[in-house]
Amino acid sequence: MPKKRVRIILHVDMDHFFTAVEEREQPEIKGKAVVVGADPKEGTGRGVVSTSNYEARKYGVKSGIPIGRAWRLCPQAIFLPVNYKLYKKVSTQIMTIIRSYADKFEDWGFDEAFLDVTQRTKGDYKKAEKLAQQIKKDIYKKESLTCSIGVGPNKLVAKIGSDFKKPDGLTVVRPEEAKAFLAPLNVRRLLWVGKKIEGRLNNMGIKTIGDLANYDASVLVEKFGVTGTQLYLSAQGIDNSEIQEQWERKSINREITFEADTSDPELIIDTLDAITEDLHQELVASNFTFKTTTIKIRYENFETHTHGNTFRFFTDRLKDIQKSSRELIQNYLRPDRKIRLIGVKLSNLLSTEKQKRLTD
Ligand code: TTP
Ligand code: MG
Repeated sequence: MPKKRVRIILHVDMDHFFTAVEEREQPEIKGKAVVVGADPKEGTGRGVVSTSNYEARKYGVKSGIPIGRAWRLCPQAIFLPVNYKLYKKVSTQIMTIIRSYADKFEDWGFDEAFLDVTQRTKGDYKKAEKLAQQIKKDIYKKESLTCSIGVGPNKLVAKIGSDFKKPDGLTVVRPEEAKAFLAPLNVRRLLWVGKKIEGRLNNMGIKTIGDLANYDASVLVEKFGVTGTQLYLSAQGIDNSEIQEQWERKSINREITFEADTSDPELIIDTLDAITEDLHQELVASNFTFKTTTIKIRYENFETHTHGNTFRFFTDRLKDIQKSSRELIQNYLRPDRKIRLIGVKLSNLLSTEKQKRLTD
């Protein structure tokens, strides 16, 4: 029988990242409720909360809720605009620190990364735990920021692990503990489970990952198709996906899942505009221009479409991103079809450095 492959994967996730950076820069706001996002305009503002610190979360203020609602829930909070340039700079510094501890490294957005540390720990979980502590210390020493880390046999378990104890947590799950670790957790923790699937699973009597693990796999496949297989495997703690090292940034993208599926064109376009503003800030902060806009639409039944458009020129203007994404989404706005998720991707990136060299 082939020997089972041992892997040790870490997932590092910064704690309340945007607000933590703001607190570091302005120590006088520490201890207060802090919200980063759109301008609340005394409750009439449009747009959403990007993130909030743990004090604000006590009032129900969390990522993705409308900024007006955040204002009503916690009017005494300090509301700050999104400063991507700053977060990007800090993020790059943190990723440099984390990368130095990995055999293989995959950054996963602004404030998270996966590390394969199998070789350097010789597959020893004790050594991996020490390494994780060292990473936390190093980030805190150099950046005065805390993070939470999950250690596990694959990306799935490591990611759920990092979220298990927050802030400033460290959760180690050995391969033989994975299934038992996942079992009591809500199915919602699995990457594949959004509100809709959660509802369907609940109706089948499945509330926890353990319930899912004990369910008849063939019924899951029958009801959910390929997703059913993924659900079943995830519930057993199985995930064979590799750490994907990215040498060059290929795209910048962002997507938002609506709190409730919607066909309201005004809400959809507002959300699209908020996404494109975020992307524009990140594009400029990362010193990129781009050529291709792609939008992604997922309807309530999970049917997903992507549709793209390529300019004849490289650009970093907000106007171009906004106009192209609004045009691309038009065909998908139908009064009879509710949308679950929208996303925008900018690709065909060119760093402004490279562009300068080319034009010189
Ligand atoms: P998260 O890691 O999901 O959240 P967080 O770091 O703020 O909080 P936690 O301690 O629970 O990890 O996201 C990282 C950053 O990405 C977050 O600080 C702000 C941004 N973000 C958005 O802009 N919109 C969103 O909907 C989410 C979820 C995050
Ligand atoms: Mg985080």
